[in-house]
Amino acid sequence: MRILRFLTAGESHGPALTGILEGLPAGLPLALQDLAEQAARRRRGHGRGGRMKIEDDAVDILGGVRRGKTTGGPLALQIVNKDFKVWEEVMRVSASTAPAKRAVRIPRPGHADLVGRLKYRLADMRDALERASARETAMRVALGTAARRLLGELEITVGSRVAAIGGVADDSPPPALSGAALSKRADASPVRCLGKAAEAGMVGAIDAAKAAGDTLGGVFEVIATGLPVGLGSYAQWDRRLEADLAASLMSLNAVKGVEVGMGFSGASQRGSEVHDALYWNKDKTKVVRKTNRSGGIDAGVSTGEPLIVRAAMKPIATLMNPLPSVDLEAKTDAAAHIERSDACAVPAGAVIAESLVCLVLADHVLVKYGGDSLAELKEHYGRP
Ligand code: EPS
Repeated sequence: MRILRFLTAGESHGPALTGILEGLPAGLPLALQDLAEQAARRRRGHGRGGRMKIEDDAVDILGGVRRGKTTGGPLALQIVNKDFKVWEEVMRVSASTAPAKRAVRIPRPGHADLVGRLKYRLADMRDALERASARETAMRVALGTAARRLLGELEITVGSRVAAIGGVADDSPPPALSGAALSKRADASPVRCLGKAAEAGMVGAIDAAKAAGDTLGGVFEVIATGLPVGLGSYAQWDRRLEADLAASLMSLNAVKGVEVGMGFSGASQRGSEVHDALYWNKDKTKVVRKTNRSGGIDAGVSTGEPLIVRAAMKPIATLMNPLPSVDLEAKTDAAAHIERSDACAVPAGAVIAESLVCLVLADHVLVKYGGDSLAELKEHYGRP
């Protein structure tokens, strides 16, 4: 991210999540309602755990907005963790000689517990899990909402759908919908899946995994429409649009793979089946493609076709029927630590991924067109 930059802070059961987004132009309308809408989308989805019933993820704007519009100063946001009330003693900021309650001694395979302990020399692995928790994504969705708002001013919309959960895949091709229309349809499904048969299969698979004390991952697809040609560049490795998208999506908790357009499936096909042939439009004023196998990016540059990116999310690492692990204090074999979690968070992951894509695209829009105010950006963009 070059012009837009952000940081988040806060623990899952600490007092609050905090975020700062810097680089937004002045004059961008941003309402609490926009933030609340996106926060609510992230909390939903079949397979979510009990925490989502506790939190309302109400976002407070602490800086950067005045009378409904951004000022050009950094946007400062806060989400108070309602659950903190219950965790106040465990998560206290001040020192204490009493042993911490709910200390974590038995790492969950695949979670941050063990690597966090080894890296930061933590006595209590709760310090690792609290920060590594996907709770942090509530703030990234909030920050992404400002980026989404900016893109919306340029008629660029970003949506998503779930393509697979566990072994159940929705094989329908990427729908020819705007990003906004896609998300509206997906939001109507408890697993954010468009195909009805696949939806039922996914719900059943989540219920079965949950009943077995297990968890499920899956694949989601993010689509952005209304993009201009020319975001990103092949001129230098770190200016390629898909490089930024991949880095951002890989930064999302539990994501283990990212693909653009045909992605991995293109690797087993011939070039003639992978590249998008070029044609003239009717009056020969424009070059058009009849396919979009590239997913809207050629050589790191947006083609103007819909952007299509997919990410693979592994199953959540907290298993109610835990895997073998080790008690680091007793030095015995032991079943992994258990605490409240989600059986499946793929539908939420899709919403979070949308937000991350919004942040990357808004950054690239600002790099290409620039503007310290929304009015100036729109002049540069050519659509005032
Ligand atoms: C999450 C909040 C967490 C989990 C989940 C995501 O709440 P709690 O740990 O209090 O139940 O539901 O976090 C994880 C899956 C994880 O591994 O940390 C949220 O707000 O999205």
